[in-house]
Amino acid sequence: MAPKDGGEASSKLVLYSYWQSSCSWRVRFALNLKGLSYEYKAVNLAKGEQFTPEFEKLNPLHFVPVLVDGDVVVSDSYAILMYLEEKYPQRTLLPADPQQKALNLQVASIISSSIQPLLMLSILKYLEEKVGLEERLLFVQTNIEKGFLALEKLLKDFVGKYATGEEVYMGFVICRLMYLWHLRLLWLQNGLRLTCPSSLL
Ligand SMILES: N[C@@H](CCC(=O)N[C@@H](CS)C(=O)NCC(=O)O)C(=O)O
Repeated sequence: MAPKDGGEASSKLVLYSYWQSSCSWRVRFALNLKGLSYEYKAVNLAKGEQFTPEFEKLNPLHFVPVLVDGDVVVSDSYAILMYLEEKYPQRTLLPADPQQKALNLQVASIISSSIQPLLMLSILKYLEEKVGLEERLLFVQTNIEKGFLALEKLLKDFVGKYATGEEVYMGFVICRLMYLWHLRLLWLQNGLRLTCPSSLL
């Protein structure tokens, strides 16, 4: 067990991740911010490695990221960030002020549950098969922009040097990574336009 005031992990941390996974980027960002070293295990989603029996034992939902910390296995980036925050409190991911903390959690939750799921490989593939590439892009883009614009309204009274204030906390990290991922997707897929809240830039 690491001491409450922080420090290096006592057991070796292992992160199952994929280089294109925005959810995994969140965890890598948090691990780096907290100065925790970890072993990176690549799960190639494009090759279906998330469906191997070994990986299924770690996460029956077949999603990355998964963090292994000794005997503890945690999947889902949101849960992993909360676990890291509790166990390795150095360089906190959440502000102490209750309103600021709630804001960061709200932003993280909106992105995790209302924006990012639209970009899951399985969803994108399904939509492409059912309605075609063009409709899929339109649907995804429209809904993601709706999410970003709602976030801009939410953040307008809090924005500082970063989207959620003057410090880098969980909400800002997740927002920024989501935006970068989305931008990349649109660039890869025909260079579609993207409107993005200025507070996320
Ligand atoms: N809520 C989960 C979502 C995890 C997730 O969607 N992971 C994606 C990569 S970002 C994935 O593994 N996709 C595989 C698939 O859709 O088959 C989290 O935040 O970790």
